[in-house]
Amino acid sequence: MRHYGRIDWLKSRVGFVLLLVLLVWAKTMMADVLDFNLFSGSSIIQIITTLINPLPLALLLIGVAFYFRKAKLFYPVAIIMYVINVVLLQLNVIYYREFSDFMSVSTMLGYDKVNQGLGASGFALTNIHDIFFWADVVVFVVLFFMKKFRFDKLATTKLMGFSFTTFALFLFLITLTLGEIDRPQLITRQFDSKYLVKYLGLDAYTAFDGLRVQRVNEQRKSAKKSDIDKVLAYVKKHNVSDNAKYVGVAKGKNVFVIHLESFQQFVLDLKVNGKEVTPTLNSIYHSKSTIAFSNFFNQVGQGKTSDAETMLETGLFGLPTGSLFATQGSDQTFEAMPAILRQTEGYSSAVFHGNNASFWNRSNTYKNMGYQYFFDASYYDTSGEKAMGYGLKDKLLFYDSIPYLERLQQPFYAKYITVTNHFPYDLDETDKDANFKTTSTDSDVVNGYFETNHYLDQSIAEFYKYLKKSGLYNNSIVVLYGDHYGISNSENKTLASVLGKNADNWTDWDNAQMQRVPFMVNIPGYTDGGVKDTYGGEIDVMPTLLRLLGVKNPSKYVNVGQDLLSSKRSKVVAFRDKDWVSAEYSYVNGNLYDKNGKVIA
Ligand code: GP9
Ligand code: MN
Repeated sequence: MRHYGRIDWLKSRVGFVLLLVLLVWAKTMMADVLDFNLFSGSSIIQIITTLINPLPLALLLIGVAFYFRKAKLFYPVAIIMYVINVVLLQLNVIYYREFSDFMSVSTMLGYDKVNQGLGASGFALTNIHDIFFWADVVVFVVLFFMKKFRFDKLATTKLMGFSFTTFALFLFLITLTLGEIDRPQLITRQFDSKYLVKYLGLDAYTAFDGLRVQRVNEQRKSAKKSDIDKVLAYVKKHNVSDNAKYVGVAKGKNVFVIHLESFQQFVLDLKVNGKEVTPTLNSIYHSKSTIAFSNFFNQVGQGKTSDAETMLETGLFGLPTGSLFATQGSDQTFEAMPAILRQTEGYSSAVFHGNNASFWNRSNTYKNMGYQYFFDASYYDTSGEKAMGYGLKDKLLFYDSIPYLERLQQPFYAKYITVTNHFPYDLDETDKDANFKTTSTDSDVVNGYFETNHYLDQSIAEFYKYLKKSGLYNNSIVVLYGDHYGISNSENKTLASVLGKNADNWTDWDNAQMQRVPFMVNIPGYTDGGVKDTYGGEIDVMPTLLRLLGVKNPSKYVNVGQDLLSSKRSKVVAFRDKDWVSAEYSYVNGNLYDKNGKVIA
């Protein structure tokens, strides 16, 4: 008779598998705390999922051993599965120490160059606590060779394997559901490897990434060299002639691109309780040294911020679903602004952003766009009240980045991605301006939005003050743009009253009009600016900037936008869902509207 006494229990097959699963869990926790720092800044749900997510995949993989009845197969399979888990963990720990991100399958398989460098520096990146990843494996091996390893000859029933698999899938489903509740579209948007690991665990992240790599490879395999001909013909046909008046007006200047998170055009010039929400942005917008646009639309899809960045940096749209950064950013080389400006005009380049480098797969994508430096959250003090939601608060980002900025070689192309004006627009009391009283609508989102708008505006004011004081202002241009809506269509009716409109007459057409975001190029010293009513969108920024910066032969770059300053450009702005807007007509959600928003077909 077998009995499951305290010692014998561990010597049974079930006990052995559970021991291995427990070891995987303990080692993962060690890495989560000491290396990946996964618990800091986590929500309660993230803490719960991080605590349980090593279990489902470990149970699933190591539990496979139960499908092998012979002890000679059962034990090696269990141990191999266990070692695979530990190797995956160790590789990621080493990779993370260098890159602040989890390892992509393409890196593991050697598709990209990263792993070559890593091989050499791998040893240098080991740490004393790594011993604990391997100590038990050594004990197993020693016991085995000393013939002290006790095999349980008694095979478990078939049901055991099945129970482990089912339980593992059940646990996985729990983490998946919690993840989707906490972060909707976690899987489809795949916006952050760190989030995927927090919710689903390292194994699941690797599996999803493996599927992604396979899809990319299949697409690559089926691509023919001649496919590009059609693209080149399209690009050539849509290229519009330059407007000589503007070519080279910003030549040789440093470029600041300031990404105004979730900032919409309707806020410009808006007064709330008698006060301008964004006085600084308003004055830049109306300055004679600014070329600004009043009918400029965001054209993002699911990739949100990363789609806006894709368009601005490459003049190409994002993907129909998901984010180009997340799905293609690791394995493609982009013909992007930082690379082009370095090759043609000798610019250096950097991104300043207060969130983790892994968000939107930025650390990989930026490298492949030719960015030289990426100053992410790890470069700043983000402790305590200094950060919220998506990272370091904007005022601190602008301030704390100065030492890095001042070491950049000029001319530079420097991008600042702000985050404080991000949904849900909660501002700490200490960051609120006592002189600004926001709206009192039923929606906390709408009320909060104007407060974070105002904070964002103040951060720009402070940065401008610095630029002027340091002298950088005189040899720089500042490009400011809003990436996408901040107030979603479902909240727009609440907004109607603030805008002096009637909520009852609000239509899809009004929602489309709300997709306007600011786009302005402030060129200190230039006096021929003004607000243009040209219709255009984010896709048009790259060809516009290339010409303003006087890059030679700008039409040779493959992009699908058109210079906003050319009189020959198309007057239609396309969204990602076949809807479009223009000065005369708009097509939204199956209806054709005239310029006043009346349905005409
Ligand atoms: C965070 C950020 C936000 O790093 O840029 O992205 P979003 O949620 O707006 O796409
Ligand atoms: Mn955004």
